[in-house]
Amino acid sequence: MTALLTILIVFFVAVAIWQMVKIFDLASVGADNAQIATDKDNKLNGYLMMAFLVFIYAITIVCIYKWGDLPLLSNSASEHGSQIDTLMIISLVIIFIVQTVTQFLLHYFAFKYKGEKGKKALFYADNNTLEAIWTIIPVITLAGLIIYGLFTWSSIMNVNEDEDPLVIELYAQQFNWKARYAGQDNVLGKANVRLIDIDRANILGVDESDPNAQDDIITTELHLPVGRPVLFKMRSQDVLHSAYMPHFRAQMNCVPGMITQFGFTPSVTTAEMRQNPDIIEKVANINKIRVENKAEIEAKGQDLRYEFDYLLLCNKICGKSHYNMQMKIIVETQEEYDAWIKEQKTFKNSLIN
Ligand SMILES: [Cu+2]
Repeated sequence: MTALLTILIVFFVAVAIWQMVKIFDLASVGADNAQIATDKDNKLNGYLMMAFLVFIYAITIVCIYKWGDLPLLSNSASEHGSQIDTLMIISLVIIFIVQTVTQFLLHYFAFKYKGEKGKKALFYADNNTLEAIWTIIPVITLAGLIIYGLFTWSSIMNVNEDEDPLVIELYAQQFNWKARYAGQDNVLGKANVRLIDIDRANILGVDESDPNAQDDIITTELHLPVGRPVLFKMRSQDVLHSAYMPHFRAQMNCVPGMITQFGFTPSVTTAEMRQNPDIIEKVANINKIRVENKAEIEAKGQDLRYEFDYLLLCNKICGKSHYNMQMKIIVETQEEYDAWIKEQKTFKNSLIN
């Protein structure tokens, strides 16, 4: 595959150089006119334009037919998720219609007004009505989309503190995630990377003298009770990371030296999502591929069977193991969550003296 791509690139570079040499030839002073396009050339190019139009339409139809059913915009698992999906679908539909029409006009006019001997272009200075139409329509459409987007954004980003959200810190470092629960008091203790003390197992640099920090709980798995608003506070230890939780339609940069935040309410438990027909189909598909590559997977010491789980992924290319920077998210009932959190060690008890 790489060899084929290399050959293609070399081929196209050669074609580009050849074309450039031709342009210099044409532009040079005193050149003969043997290379000026004839009616035949123009006709050919006109038909090629139409052929290209047919090609892009055909490839669009093939893509919709083959991959149109991929559940890209279903299965959102947070309360605000459907708002993002609606915004996305409206944008996609508008772009699709505009693209289909403008591509037709672009290629058809190139075909219709191709060069012909004796044909002269019409001199047409301007038309105020036309210009008003093609300025006002895009302005209204774009302004509408942007204003709608801003309203959606602010309704998602304004976390209602009255709802008593569960406060959790997401801590990013090359190349893993840690979660820090705020504990009984629901207040995160102060933290700073300068306070990291590996000898005492204080890996997140939590301030040991802060009373709020004592009951904090650091975990390597993210458990969330369904239906309870969660407020995430993001920190990064080293470089820019991005906390990306695709099923919850959530993403926020983790920036060294500052705390960023994002809040949402998970609405579908992991167990429920595993029963979703789209997810069942997707999982079956993945498992089919895994069975086909059985030897390879077993050589890596992985389980052959894949089971669906929500994930927190890193969505900033942060280094060589970026692709594998992830943490499992488990959405469960309040009782299951309470039982799990009770099992976890508090920060104070996890320190080595
Ligand atoms: Cu990262």
